[in-house]
Amino acid sequence: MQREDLFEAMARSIIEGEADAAADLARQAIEAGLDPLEAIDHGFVPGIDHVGREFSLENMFLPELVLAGEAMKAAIAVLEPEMQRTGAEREIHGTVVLAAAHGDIHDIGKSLVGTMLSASGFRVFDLGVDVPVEAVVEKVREVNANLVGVSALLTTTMFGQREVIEALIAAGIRDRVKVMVGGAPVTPEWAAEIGADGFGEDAARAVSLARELVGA
Ligand code: B1M
Repeated sequence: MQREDLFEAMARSIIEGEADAAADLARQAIEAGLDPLEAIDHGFVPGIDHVGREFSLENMFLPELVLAGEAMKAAIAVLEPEMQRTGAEREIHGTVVLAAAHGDIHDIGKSLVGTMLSASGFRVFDLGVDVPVEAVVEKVREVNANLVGVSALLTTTMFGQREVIEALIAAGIRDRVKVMVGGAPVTPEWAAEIGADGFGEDAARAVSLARELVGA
């Protein structure tokens, strides 16, 4: 299959919520020697973005959103080991505590950021989704992290990013860690407003920002 046809089929598998097809196409991408992140960005993400747009226009509904999310995860599960393998580096640049903000259960983008960070030489403690602020602070202390990443996909849960920063200040450890925020509704202006150290627009840029923040 030609590259463009493969990308189109990938997007379609997400739009149709076909997890098996999405996983199959991810395997084909690896066999064809495609960069896994390129397959995600040019193949699968356009599909999930289409679903997101149709959902907001009420042309698609929650069950379709769920199926699209599952298909996306199936594709990424196939590509993940390849990302780890191709990005594997020996030197450890830093320790990251990663979480989706309190109230937010979107984990696809956040997990992708975690995979890329770990493939790029960071120790990553991914606390998952809907993470209470206290759990982030506790983990930062426990693993002596030098970077915290908080993802938010909802305009309502973006406030959880600010709460994490406030909790780090209250715990007296804000100066020991850099804070990076990201997620579809997040902007550089928001990051500046809440006192974050940076905003990662996508997984690749999150990695370069993380390196910059820890001086790697
Ligand atoms: Co939801 N959802 N969703 N959803 N969902 C959005 C976010 C939405 C924009 C759809 C829409 O209406 N167009 C909308 C939010 C509206 C708003 O707040 N403005 C929305 C809504 C409304 C909801 C519910 C409220 C729906 C409902 O129940 N009625 C509900 C909320 C649940 C909750 O969190 N409490 C909900 C539920 C779900 C599902 C569970 C069904 C599913 C998630 C499945 C899962 O994650 N396991 C889902 C999905 C799939 C989406 C869309 C379609 C896709 C999200 C995604 O995975 N994108 C999304 C619309 C959209 O974004 N197009 C939507 C692919 C992913 C690779 O990109 O997550 O942006 P993204 O991550 C990128 C960057 O943002 C960045 O790097 C990543 C990789 O490039 N990044 C970071 C992300 N985190 C980062 C952290 C960093 C740095 C970079 O540093 C720490």
